[in-house]
Amino acid sequence: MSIKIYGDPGSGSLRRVTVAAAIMGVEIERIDVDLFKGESHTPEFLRLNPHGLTPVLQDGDTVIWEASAINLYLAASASLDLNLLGRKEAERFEVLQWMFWSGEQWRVFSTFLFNEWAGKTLMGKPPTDAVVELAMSNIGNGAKVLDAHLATRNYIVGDALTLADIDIAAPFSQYQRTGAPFNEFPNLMAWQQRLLDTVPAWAATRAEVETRMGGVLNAMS
Ligand SMILES: N[C@@H](CCC(=O)N[C@@H](CS)C(=O)NCC(=O)O)C(=O)O
Repeated sequence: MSIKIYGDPGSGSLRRVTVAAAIMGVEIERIDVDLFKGESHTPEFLRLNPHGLTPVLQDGDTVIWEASAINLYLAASASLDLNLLGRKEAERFEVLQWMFWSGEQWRVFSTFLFNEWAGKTLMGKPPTDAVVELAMSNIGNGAKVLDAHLATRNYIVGDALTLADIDIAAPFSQYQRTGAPFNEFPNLMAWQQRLLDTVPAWAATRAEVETRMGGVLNAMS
């Protein structure tokens, strides 16, 4: 039975899963959920994830939501040990540290910015300045720490790509739309470019996000 992954190809959260699956060689069956049509809020989908959020993994009776948890599940089922969890025991905890940080202190603020952008662009709703300010200030604080961290290293943990890079890089999927101030942080920008240049699946999934978002925006104009 194949592992099903539900999500919208325009989603940076789905991208974290599709890139990890591609790198680990885990076969997945993609099931499109059109977020712009509210398909993650149907009664059927809410039975999978009552939060109405994607991606969701379904593997037989197992249902997992939260992209980071899905990636840990995929890593456990990957036949090859590709070290996406870190190479040494200590690194494994560092990878988890950055993944948890990314969820609580980093990506969430990019989601705020994306929602403000989407509200304005897709529904003509003016952005809420206080939300944008809060998000920009927290992203700036996080980016400053990441930029210093990346001054002397090529990856977030150790000397190779891990799930920490994938989790932290996700906001780059939409930053040119949301206005997140990553351009001000040269080491962060260089790291993101390094991922695009050296991880073919990262570049391929960026192209997928761009095609999908371009289609949504074209359909509206
Ligand atoms: N923390 C969640 C975030 C999931 C999330 O925000 N998903 C967005 C797409 S990127 C979504 O499904 N939004 C649908 C909605 O808000 O209705 C994860 O890492 O999986």
